[in-house]
Amino acid sequence: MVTTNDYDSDRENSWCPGCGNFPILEVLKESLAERGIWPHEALIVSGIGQAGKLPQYMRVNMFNVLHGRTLPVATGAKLANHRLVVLAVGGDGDGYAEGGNHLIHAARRNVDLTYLVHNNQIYGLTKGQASPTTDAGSVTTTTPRGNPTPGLNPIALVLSLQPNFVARGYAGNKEQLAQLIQTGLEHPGFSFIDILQPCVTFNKVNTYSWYSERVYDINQAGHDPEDLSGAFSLAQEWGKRIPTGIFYKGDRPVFHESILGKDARPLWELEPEPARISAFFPEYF
Ligand SMILES: Cc1ncc(C[n+]2csc(CCOP(=O)(O)OP(=O)(O)O)c2C)c(N)n1
Ligand SMILES: [Mg+2]
Repeated sequence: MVTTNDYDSDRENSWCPGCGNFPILEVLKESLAERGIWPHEALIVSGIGQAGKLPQYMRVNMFNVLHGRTLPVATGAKLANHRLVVLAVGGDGDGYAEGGNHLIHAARRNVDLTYLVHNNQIYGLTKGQASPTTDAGSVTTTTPRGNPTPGLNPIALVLSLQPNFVARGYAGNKEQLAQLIQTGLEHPGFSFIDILQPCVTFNKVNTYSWYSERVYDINQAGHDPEDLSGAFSLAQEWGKRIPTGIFYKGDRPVFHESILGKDARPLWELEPEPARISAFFPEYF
């Protein structure tokens, strides 16, 4: 039986003591084990940043890609071998700035993978520049007079693209986060989980106590994940109260099945058929 220990790595960790990335790493390992997924059956594609280091601290297949490029690489991996459990992991800068374009299209295509965004509302690795989710008014190294623009709303953005799973977790609520990650892993299609993740060094505004005073569970409060318009209106809340939980769950066809067909074998299992392409590249035949 697979256990959390199967995912343990003894690589030295360079996150700050108290970083909100630690509980996410712990919950992810537990969730994969809980779903009975072995390390060799999973691939984690990660971006650049403190969040992007996550799979380095696990024993699992990993691909650490260019900044913002997790989703195209993860999409390619899923198309080449759809039997693989594919995850993508990165920060709010990685996913919403450098990789924002890819987020739109992976969600729209409903690529069958689970995408965790460690949203600390700051560029952590590069020491505190404003990110797309930095709140208006926040003072950062690049916004010394306060951020003049409102933050991006990742939940509303992704809901508008209607992938099969849209959720928000919080690093300070491991029980709920485990539920979200496990549901995301189980549910076919693009499972998007924005995770509020305190950065204890470079974000002195959105701290553990700031989030803890505001978060509440929308599903406990009665929100039905099949209610898309209810999800849109909850997604507008940010401030005194911050909604967490499953906003939306849908059942659109997933990308690799739309392209390859429902019962297709993974590409890597197919025999090469050079005769079928020889007419296009005669110089090679
Ligand atoms: C193309 C490119 N642009 C900029 C950088 C510099 N850079 C490295 S990490 C980072 C920001 C990371 O922020 P985020 O994705 O929020 O991750 P965090 O460190 O906060 O977890 C930037 C701008 C880079 N490595 N590559
Ligand atoms: Mg960040």
